[in-house]
Amino acid sequence: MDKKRISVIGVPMDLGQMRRGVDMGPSAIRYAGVIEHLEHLGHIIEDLGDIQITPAERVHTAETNLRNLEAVADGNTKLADIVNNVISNGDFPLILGGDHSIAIGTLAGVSQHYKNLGVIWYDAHGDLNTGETSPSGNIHGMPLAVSLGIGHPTLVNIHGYAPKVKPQNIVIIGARSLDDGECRLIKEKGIRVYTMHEIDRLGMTKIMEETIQYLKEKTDGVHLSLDLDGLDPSDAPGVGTPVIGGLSYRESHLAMEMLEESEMITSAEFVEVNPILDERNKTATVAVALMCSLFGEKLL
Ligand code: HAR
Ligand code: MN
Ligand code: MN
Ligand code: MN
Repeated sequence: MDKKRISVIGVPMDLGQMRRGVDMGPSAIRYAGVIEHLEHLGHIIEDLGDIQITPAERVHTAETNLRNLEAVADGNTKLADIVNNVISNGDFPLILGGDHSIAIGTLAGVSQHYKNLGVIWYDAHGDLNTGETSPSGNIHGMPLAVSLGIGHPTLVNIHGYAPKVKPQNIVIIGARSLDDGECRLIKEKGIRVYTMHEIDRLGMTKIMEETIQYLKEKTDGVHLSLDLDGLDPSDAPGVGTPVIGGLSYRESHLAMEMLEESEMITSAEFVEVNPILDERNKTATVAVALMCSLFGEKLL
């Protein structure tokens, strides 16, 4: 395994949804020992600390159904700048959330470095809503659509270009809660989705083999966006929108190990950890264990 220089960026964002506590996700993941564990694997870690997010009390709402639009855009613009700098320095960006709206900023910072960025979206949800199709107005249900250039211009145009990702370079894994508008977009754009049905039928080994093969042919870098609610709530209870029937701890480890072997991942984020809803920091601990597999931990 090659030793990496990893820059850790915390994003205490909770404005992309309505449950308080997910802003404490980065602290919970640090408390679970992310820095120590990755150092123990031999990597060089630089913890860049947390990005400053406007406190919820001071957010005033613009005239749109996208909740906290301006503050979410502002936080994501800051994140995009930092991620861009990390990659320019030749380092690997590891982003700790925070709600999944932060993928907008991550991808804005990452994708300008690649001609054909691949994205693996490990999630119970598609996060493919727009202001028009969203049942909630919560921006954490929109980041993948935004990155495809579909959605509110304030979000779509962060860092002055769109789209950030092409539909044929995306693989969604673990989907089991999709809204009607999201299903339409998936079909219209031909996005590859492995729902729980395919994972049950084929098994995670086959799913990851296909995913790696599919992306390897056409991408020059791959971002992993891992929403902890992709896992089953019994393994990851500390999330704001749990959906029963998810990926197991073991399946998720296998997925991370196969991605590590593929050597294709060039950036990663772990999002939606909410310690207020958690059981003894279980979900942050799972997140760190999965990161260890992604960064090369082996038993023997
Ligand atoms: N699809 C729903 C919405 O857009 C729920 C989105 C939920 N949450 C996330 N994203 N955690 O993966 O409101
Ligand atoms: Mn260890
Ligand atoms: Mn998500
Ligand atoms: Mn989700």
